[in-house]
Amino acid sequence: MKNQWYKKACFYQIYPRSFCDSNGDGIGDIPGIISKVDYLASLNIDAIWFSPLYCSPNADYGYDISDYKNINPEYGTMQDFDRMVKLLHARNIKVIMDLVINHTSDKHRWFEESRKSKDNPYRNYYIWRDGRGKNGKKPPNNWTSFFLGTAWQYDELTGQWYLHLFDKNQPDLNYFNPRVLEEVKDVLNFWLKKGVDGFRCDVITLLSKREGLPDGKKRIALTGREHYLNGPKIEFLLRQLQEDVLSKYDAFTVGESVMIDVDTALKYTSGENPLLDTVFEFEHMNADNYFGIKQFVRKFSLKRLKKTIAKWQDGLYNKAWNTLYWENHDQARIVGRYCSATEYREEGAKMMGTILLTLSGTPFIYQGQEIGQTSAKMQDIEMYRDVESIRSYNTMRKIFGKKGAMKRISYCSRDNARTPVQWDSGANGGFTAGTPWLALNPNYTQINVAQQENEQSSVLNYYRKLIQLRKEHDVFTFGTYHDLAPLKSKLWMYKRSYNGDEILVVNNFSLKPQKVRAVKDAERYTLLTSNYPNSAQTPVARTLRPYESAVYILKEQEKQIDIPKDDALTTATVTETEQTEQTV
Ligand code: TEU
Ligand code: CA
Repeated sequence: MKNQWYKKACFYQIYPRSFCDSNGDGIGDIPGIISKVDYLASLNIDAIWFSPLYCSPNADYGYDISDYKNINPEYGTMQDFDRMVKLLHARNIKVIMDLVINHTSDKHRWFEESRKSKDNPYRNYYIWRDGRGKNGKKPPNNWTSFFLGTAWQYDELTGQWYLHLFDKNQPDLNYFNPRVLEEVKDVLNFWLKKGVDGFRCDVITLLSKREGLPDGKKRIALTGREHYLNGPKIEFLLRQLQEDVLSKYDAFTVGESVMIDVDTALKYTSGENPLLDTVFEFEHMNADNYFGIKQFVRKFSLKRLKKTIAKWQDGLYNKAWNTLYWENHDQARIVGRYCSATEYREEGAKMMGTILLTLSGTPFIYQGQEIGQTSAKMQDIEMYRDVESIRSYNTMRKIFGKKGAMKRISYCSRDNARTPVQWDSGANGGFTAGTPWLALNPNYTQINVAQQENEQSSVLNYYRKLIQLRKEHDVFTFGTYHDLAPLKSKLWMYKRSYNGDEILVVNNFSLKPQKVRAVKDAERYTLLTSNYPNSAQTPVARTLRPYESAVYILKEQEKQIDIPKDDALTTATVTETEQTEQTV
């Protein structure tokens, strides 16, 4: 039986470029991370997912890999990496690498060979096709890229096109060619032999494309996706990786799965030997956009969010395992999206932390989220570094004009998550002694680790407290989920139950006070924690303050340890024991 340490674990994600710079070149690096190991350990986290540390020309900052088996010299050396792993393991913190195997960089040796000629031994490591139309000057099919525009790039040298579901500098690997999977197994073995504990698998459900690469149904975004989303051979490919490599190391895997639904997630993650331990779905991060397209910004809807969370909590319960996240390197900061970044900012940040850590699944905290960092919302496109942001700005400018495009990009850009971690109120927020590769959010003077470290009521210390409570009470992690007020548009109240233990979580998602009725048997519960001083000690009828978020727990004397109803023997045994005790 696979070790399931990840179920009780709390993960942290580091985007190395923006975490901490040790040598003043304005770029975060591994020695910088090493200098923060005590801080990381102080969060009481159990594992760290590192966004790519490998060699990359940075077209997509590491998600375009040019050498899978070497550390990007901007981040340090392999010795630095080995030292970091040793230090983290010594603190019982596991190391999870980012596995980007749907595509490589166009500067990867394999692609440089592949493009040389049609009969090069590496030609079929990638997906090359003749163009259509006069002289083959039109793309081989109508598929469009995640970064907008055609998903094909014409290459003069051999007069063919190659597929790239992301940027043109990220050619898709060809999994019709069995040699590609063998190369990937070799990469996995390399890092597992070095002691890493698992992988976050980048866009893992896109690997298998349909034979013939047929045209897709014309869509507003991602035309052609029906021919590669959860494609024909994906389960076969993942099974091979599991059987030939991952299972031999008991390695943890979380699959980033764009546009996945509950039924498909169960296909990948349920049963005795799942293809993946868990997945990242995107649905709950679309409560402030149309059609799941982040640039089509709309007003946040709590009801949409609650509906999605309930679907995933119930859908995977006792069948598979959820991940829980609000932020990562692709998502703008949650404070300023699902709660205000200007009013009651700290209460909102603590409320979002409470929800993240009181749901069923494995929580992932993204660097800076634990101090309530907010989106920088830069207003000058020249300040942006993210290929997705720059390309979507240029597309949207044609539709909404400069102002309209900038309004949308500044709200949803991935660069909002990638501004450096704000360590203190000194120069560049203590991130670098040089010029940061991406400007800090100017509010680092008010929001930073140093200022919150010793402030008992800070967001940082609230996250620490929530992580500790989650470790102490299994009901947080393993309990059932029941929404107590699904129709309320400003109130999120839910109950979790497990082995006779119960918690109630009450959140006012409004900037205005909200009256709330008493919970049934309110006296049976007592306040465990709240983001306000003097919250009601029991969940009686009361008025919740703006973004007030409280966790109540069943009082000790009220806990009934569930005796399995259908196990007469156990009941009998318990009764016997009780009788024996009574007679003794
Ligand atoms: O992201 C895949 C992905 O779907 C997101 O980039 C998506 O396009 C959007 O940003 C989320 O709403 C993964 C990596 O996380 C991302 O950083 C890479 O750019 C991408 O794959 C290509 O490797
Ligand atoms: Ca550096």
